Amino acid sequence: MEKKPKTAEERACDPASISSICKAATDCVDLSFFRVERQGAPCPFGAKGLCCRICHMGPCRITAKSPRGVCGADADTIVARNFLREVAGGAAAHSDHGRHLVLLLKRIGRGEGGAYTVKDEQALHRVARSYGIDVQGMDISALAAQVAEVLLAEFTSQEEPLKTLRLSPLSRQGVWRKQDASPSGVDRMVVEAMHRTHMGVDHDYMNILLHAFRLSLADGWGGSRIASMVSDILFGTPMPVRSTANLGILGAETVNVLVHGHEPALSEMLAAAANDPEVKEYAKQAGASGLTLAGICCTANEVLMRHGIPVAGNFLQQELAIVTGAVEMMLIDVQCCMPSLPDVAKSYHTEIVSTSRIARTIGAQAVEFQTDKAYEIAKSLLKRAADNFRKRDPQKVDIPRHTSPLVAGFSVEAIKYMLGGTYRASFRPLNDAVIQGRIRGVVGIVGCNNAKSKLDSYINTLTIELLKENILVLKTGCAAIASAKAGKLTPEAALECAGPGLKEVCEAVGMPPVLHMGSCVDNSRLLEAATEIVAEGGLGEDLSDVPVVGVAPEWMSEKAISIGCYFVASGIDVVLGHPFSVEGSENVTRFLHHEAGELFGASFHVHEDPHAAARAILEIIDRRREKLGINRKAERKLMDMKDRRELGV
Ligand code: NFS
Ligand code: SF4
Repeated sequence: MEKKPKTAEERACDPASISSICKAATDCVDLSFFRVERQGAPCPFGAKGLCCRICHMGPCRITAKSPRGVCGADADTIVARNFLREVAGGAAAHSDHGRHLVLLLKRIGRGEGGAYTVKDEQALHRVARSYGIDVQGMDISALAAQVAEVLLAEFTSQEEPLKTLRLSPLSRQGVWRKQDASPSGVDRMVVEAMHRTHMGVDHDYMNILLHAFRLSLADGWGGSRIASMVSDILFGTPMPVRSTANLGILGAETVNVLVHGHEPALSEMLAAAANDPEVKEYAKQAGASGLTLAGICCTANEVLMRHGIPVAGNFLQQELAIVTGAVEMMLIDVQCCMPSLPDVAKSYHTEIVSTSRIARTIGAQAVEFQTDKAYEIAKSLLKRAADNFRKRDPQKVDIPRHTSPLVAGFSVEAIKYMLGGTYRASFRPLNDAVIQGRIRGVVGIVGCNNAKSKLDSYINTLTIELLKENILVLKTGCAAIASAKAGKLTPEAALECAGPGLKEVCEAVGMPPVLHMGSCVDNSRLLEAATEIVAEGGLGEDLSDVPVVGVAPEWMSEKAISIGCYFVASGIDVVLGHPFSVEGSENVTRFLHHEAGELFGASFHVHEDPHAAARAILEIIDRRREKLGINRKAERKLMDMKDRRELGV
């Protein structure tokens, strides 16, 4: 019997998405929401990691009747190899993004950066000092060039462990040395992963999985960390900024341009060009009242964090944005851009433009982005979008009128200033609040949407459960956008949803109970924040001591797997909303879920129900509090003036 198709309400929870899914059905536009149903139940071999396509004696599938592939590889080897290849894919994506930014910094250092400059000299100095570069008397270009050289060497380091690892707590570095998990450059780590998983090389599942953790560290404490640091140097360190989220930010009368993907270089130029009087005038000439620039996915997060540019939506809303009929142009670069976009756009007037040499999509116009002409290219793209405004068909336009206000921009520096003020910027007030039990712990909720589950539902349910329990929630990626749409990124949200202790702290500081820390490469900022907590004192010596947990509720990408691994290898437990494709091997599953804990002090946990996840997270947090000796059931008293002064307000 055919399964009944899901209703729009069963596919998404925010009203804007529900209304656009309905419109797509009326407009006969195919969406990921519909394709996932046509896919039917996933192949059980693939889902459990039991299909091996690594050599051409196969593909081999493991069953009770054929427990080994043609070469003799068993379930453990096959599942572990597949897993390592996924981590390699994720780490490569993050790190290549980081590399492109470092290469841009290098060009600026050489005077070939075109309109790009070092926007945040303090950030450049901060980074230079953290790598032991003597900044005395150096001019900015020379320093940019030198920092770029040091960072590029991090990617290619052959034998030396990454220098960036030194940004982690000392005791964590000791754990990595002891477990032989300190990575060298990510380039080598990824190549080695491909080599190890070639037919007939590494067959010991534990050895393979250990390399998965090692490689992921070259992402989290290498490629991704470098991407965040260099983005701050080039485009400015994020500071709290107000904005708006959801499809309703599209203007009925404006030329609407969406940036989608991950690399912030071109979108930064678009942000500047959108304010160019010449462009504004051009949009008016085309009959529009102005120009709206907004974002999807992590490019959205990058330009939101630094410019307050509104967010149109997260991963599963990329097609929905086009379905509004009101988007003149969508610019895509790398990662998470669906190949279906040009097909969706065919039903409307939207032009899809791909801007990265390494990421072409059939049906999208390729406009190569060159650094030295970036501003001119940005301007001409916006004008082209304005020309396209004339082709908008009012009959096909239906913009769901839903938006939510938000505050984003919480870099670690921003959190320090917010807590301690300019003169005493520090994490002390946060540590004290955790020690006193006002804040029970800190949870990072990160990652994607997944067409297999209801858009944003798990993320939002879990977030509310944790806020009630006085958990400060840090967010990145599409999970952060989910909270934005749900109105949880405002200081007022603390009054509605936070438990009494968290509410007091948020009110005293004036901060939202959910802090948006950026894009997915900015998960490295979560590690940085956890490291600050350790350094501030009173909450243990290592990341595996602090009451911090990571969660990837609706994850779908290989990047999320790499992130999960580097969190665990850093000593932070990770809860997944659905399992990795490893269940075909009991040994691999046990290693990731239990034995990793013996190596790193943290492991993976799977909870498909958000309420069960919340309970499990609180248990982990309370166990850590217990070990720290701070799990006294503090008598609840309201905060008096003395407490407020201690909080620095
Ligand atoms: Ni992260 Fe950001 Fe979103 Fe998932 Fe994709 S956009 S890098 S991978 S889907 S959170
Ligand atoms: Fe089959 Fe072994 Fe080849 Fe994999 S490597 S496809 S298990 S023969």
